[in-house]
Amino acid sequence: MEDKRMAQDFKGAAEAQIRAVSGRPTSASTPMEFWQGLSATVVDRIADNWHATTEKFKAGRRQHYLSAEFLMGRALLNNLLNLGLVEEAEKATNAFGMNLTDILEQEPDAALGNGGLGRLAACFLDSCATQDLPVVGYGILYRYGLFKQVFSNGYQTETPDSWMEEEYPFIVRHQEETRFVTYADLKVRAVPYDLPITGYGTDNVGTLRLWKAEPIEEFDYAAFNSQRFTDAIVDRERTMDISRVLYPNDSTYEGKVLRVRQQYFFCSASLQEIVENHLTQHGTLANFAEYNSIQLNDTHPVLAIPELMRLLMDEHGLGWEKAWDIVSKTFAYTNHTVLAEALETWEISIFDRLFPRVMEIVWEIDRRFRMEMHAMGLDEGRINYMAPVSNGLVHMAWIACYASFSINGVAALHTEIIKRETLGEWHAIWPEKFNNKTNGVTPRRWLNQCNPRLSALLTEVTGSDAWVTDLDVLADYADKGTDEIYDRLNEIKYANKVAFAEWIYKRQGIEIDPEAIFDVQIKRLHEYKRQLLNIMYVIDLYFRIKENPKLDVPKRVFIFGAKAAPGYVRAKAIIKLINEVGRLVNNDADVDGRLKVVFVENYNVSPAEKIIPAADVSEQISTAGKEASGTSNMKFMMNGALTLGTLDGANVEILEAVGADNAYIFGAKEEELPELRRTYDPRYQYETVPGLKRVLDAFTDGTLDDGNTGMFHDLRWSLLNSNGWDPADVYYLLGDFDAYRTARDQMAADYADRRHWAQMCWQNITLSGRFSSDRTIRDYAREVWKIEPTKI
Ligand code: OAK
Repeated sequence: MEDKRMAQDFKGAAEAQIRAVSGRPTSASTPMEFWQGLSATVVDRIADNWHATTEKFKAGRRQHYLSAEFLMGRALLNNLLNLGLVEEAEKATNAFGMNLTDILEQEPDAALGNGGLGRLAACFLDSCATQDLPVVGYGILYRYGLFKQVFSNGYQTETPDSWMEEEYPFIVRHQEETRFVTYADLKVRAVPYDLPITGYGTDNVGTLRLWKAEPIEEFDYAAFNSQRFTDAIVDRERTMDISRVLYPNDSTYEGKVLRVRQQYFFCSASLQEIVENHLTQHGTLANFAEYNSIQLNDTHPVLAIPELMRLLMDEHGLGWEKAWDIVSKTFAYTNHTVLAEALETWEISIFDRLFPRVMEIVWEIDRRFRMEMHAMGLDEGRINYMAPVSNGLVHMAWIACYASFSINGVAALHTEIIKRETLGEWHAIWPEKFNNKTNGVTPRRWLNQCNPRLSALLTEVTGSDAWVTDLDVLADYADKGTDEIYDRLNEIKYANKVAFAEWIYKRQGIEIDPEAIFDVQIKRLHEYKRQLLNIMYVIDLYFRIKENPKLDVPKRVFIFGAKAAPGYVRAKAIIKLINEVGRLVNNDADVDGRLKVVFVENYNVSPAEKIIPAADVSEQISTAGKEASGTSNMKFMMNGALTLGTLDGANVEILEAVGADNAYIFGAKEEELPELRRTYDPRYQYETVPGLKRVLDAFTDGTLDDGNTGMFHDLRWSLLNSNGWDPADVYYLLGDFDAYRTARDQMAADYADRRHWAQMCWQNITLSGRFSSDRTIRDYAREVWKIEPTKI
């Protein structure tokens, strides 16, 4: 890397940028202006390489990652680390009497995603850049990212996340590459904004291209002049609406017209560009699939399939057969959930209203599909179930399965489940399309950046920082742990816990003891993830202490971070419940500080970077078969926290990697659940499992206060009673409660042997290589995308 040029007069360049931003000398500039100036300096430093990378990628085969979500988090420190500029930035800011850490805290998170799916896309871009792979990400430039969560009296409330309002230097508008997206009732401009994606130790700079919707004309003057002032405004706003806000639903589907407009918007703009780039480069579309592949991040971008058909046929004159041949060699589809409520289906009438030509193409796909299946001898019922259009609905996942050459799940167990159940009909016909790509996370952000203390130890032990780009090297040290290393690990964890304690005290005024076990569950709030089971354990432990205040219990801090979809009433009730348990437990004299419940408000990428390095226990307790993969489980593992989990998603593979001695696994297995469910009676559990009754009764007997909303009553009811369609306790909390309690108690007891605990942590850290997104991306590149590293 040309470190010299990167670093040359960094201070002078930064000063110029800061002054340009603030219009004042650096001595009078604010920390925010320092952040902006430093960020602009980084963009200045990479501009030439960025352009060169873009140009270089044009010649060869390329991969396009289409995703409605990219949960990027902060950019400045990540870029400084990748470019080897941290020291320069520190020197420069110190010279101006500022502290780099404080400046970094100014940066808002780019939260253009809900959770796992969006964060995975961000880790993938990091790994693609670091491995010099010719990949571009395409998405939407949401003006408002995922809502900000504010607790008021323990209830979640939502406020808008206007993350770009203060100027965001890491994004560059490319007006000259504007496209037009046409709906039946509206034509809009799609203006691309590019984010640079730097890699670690490479000159290559990749791109995330986000589209923003803008009115065709700044203003409809005709309407304005003819006194239809409000009409002119309304049309303008209708256009701006398209990229205004990220829908806050995670793994649930809402059939909102604006949402499908968003999906078509970024699919159409991206495809126009991809097709045109190909034509410019190769002069023919005949070899399109040889040079391009497109990964569909779940079904949100599936409209790209009929849209590419439309472009090839209507704009470029290909016949159906030729176009379909190209399409069916271009797309690959990743499924991210088995939850039925997430399967996207759109009413035909919506497609008819927004893009009748696309609907016409969908009908033709449907007609041909049905013919093909008839010819294969499938019965009418099955054909109708699998058809792209049935019962007045367009089935996005079915279109994806039919048109894609590759269909993958995101962990071994998940892939087996989609082959057997979710997409079983498709697997029966095209088994060769199916493959597994177990998720991964980037060790740059999730180890090197967020945990500098542990990173220094790893570099010291292994003799170099090669692990940052090749995490597998750590495996050679799995059996080379020594007492010295274990003691160092414990010191590092302690220091990280002190830092977290200071951070959370400053942020929320809660005092916690770094000597306690930090037990963490951070992820979206969802019933299947079972945050409710977690807090039920805390209530049970509280009652055990109340019963016997002298009980010898290890000191614990129970840490939660979770946002609930604004319309997900029961998830919001669980948030309120956890906050109420906190109020009860944190202030109880009998508890005497031995238990603390901390709910980190507004959980996001940058809080995760503070929480994960400080964690001792990683809660991965979803009902077996429901969590497609999970990715926080991998981040915790890398940072030396031990998994307390069910055999679900990637937990299965984590267990395989570290062995049963180095993880705590409990609960019903996915293959056992159908049989268990046949005779399952949650009321019997309630009556017979010691302690369970008083836990559930505490929801409603006045111990915990839901402000007379009845929401705690509903939670208790959902565990004990069927509601007519769902059985009682759908997610098997009461069934797994006792096993969970036993495993968690055992874990807390084992923590006392600090050396042995550290030894288990060391196994987790050193054997986490297969959960690096570098491994995942290598597998996609080799087996699905067929692309090669391409260096500038
Ligand atoms: C979001 C919207 C629709 C469908 C799925 C999701 C989603 O975020 N799924 C999550 O994807 C992650 C990345 O693959 C997995 O680790 C999570 O288990 C899964 O819930």
